Amino acid sequence: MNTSKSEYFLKNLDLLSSGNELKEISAKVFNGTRITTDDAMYLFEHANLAELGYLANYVREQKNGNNTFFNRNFHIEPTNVCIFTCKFCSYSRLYKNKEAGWELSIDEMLDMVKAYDGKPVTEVHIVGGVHPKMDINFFGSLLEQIKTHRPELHIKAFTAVELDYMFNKAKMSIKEGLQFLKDKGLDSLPGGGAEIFDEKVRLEIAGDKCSSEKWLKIHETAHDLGIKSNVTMLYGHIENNEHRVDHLNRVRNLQDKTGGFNTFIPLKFRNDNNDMSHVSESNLIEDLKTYAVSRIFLDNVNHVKAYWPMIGRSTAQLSMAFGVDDIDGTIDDSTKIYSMAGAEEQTPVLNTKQLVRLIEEAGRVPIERGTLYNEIRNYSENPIEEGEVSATLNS
Ligand code: V47
Ligand code: SF4
Repeated sequence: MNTSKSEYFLKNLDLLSSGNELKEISAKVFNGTRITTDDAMYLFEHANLAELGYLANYVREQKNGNNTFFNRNFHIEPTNVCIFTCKFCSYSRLYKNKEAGWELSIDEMLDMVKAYDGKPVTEVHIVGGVHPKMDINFFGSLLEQIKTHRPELHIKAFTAVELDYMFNKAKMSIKEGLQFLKDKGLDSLPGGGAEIFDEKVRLEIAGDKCSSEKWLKIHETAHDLGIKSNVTMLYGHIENNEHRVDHLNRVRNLQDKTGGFNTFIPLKFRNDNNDMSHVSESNLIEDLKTYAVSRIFLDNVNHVKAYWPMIGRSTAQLSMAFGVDDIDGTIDDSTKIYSMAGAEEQTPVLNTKQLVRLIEEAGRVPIERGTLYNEIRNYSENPIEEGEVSATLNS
């Protein structure tokens, strides 16, 4: 901890915080003491935005200084056919109506990987619907062929929901299934499928897919096998602040046990083209509060990520003052899951130069990272040269 800074803030709590409870919570934050679930509830319900931003930014800067990370990745979505019926999903086509969906073959997916030959991407992110014919052997073979073609490309693949289905179908335990995929080339897990862990809300919005307990067990087992992962929270629908705090608490408890989560990703619910279109979306204040409380509460998770294609460039820039230190990657326009749900960015493409500028405009230092937060390039120290072709992905 930066002692002089924290001592200064502790001596000057009166300047920062209105109300005794907020002063006590602020003192904990500046002391590096963990806040409780009641504190988190208080922050959601009573702290004003400026105070929350101040506290979240303090934690962010203790952990990550002035850095904002991004990585150069691309997405593959093997299918949008899904046997599940999550009400918030704008993307899946029911298995029984599968003429409306797409299914990629291994060769088609390999061609997508090959399209990035010679381009400086470091990660492929593979997630999709749960298709009964795409089993563990199909995906094992896909991983193996990607690794054969480009061994250094990090493969971040499969939500716990997809894994749960694959393992059950193959009659494998979680450990056996994960070890099998790891041996084929799986490097880490993305954070999708977590939604909201509260069982009642989950039943209401995603009743037929893997339980919260199973989601957490799969990530715990992955961590035990040395496979790092991310964790998301779908917020801004029918859940309330208690459900958000409960979700954060389950994340923090598992992280205490394993330390395997790289980053926490709050995902704002979007209401276009799904069975929850009648539910209104959260406003900007709620979005920033959610980032800030997450940052303050999750003292054991190093990074909080804003997924910019979903929230838009301006909110992504603002979020960097509310605890966020990662704004995902430069991606191509094949990511359909959000554009179909009404994401801000109808064409979610930013090349590296634009992403770097977006971070610099917010007063932060752009750092290109690998999936596991190894620093690849500091763009303040090593700016993009005029005419530098290899630095950009899409231009
Ligand atoms: O689990 C689906 C969400 C997730 C909607 O780990 C929706 O680096 C909002 O998890 N409104 C999948 N969200 C995507 C995901 C992700 C994204 C970026 C980076 C990483 C990472 C993971 O998308 C699903 C669900 O929670 N989702 N529909 C919707 N209408
Ligand atoms: Fe299927 Fe995932 Fe959509 Fe749920 S969110 S219906 S599991 S694709």
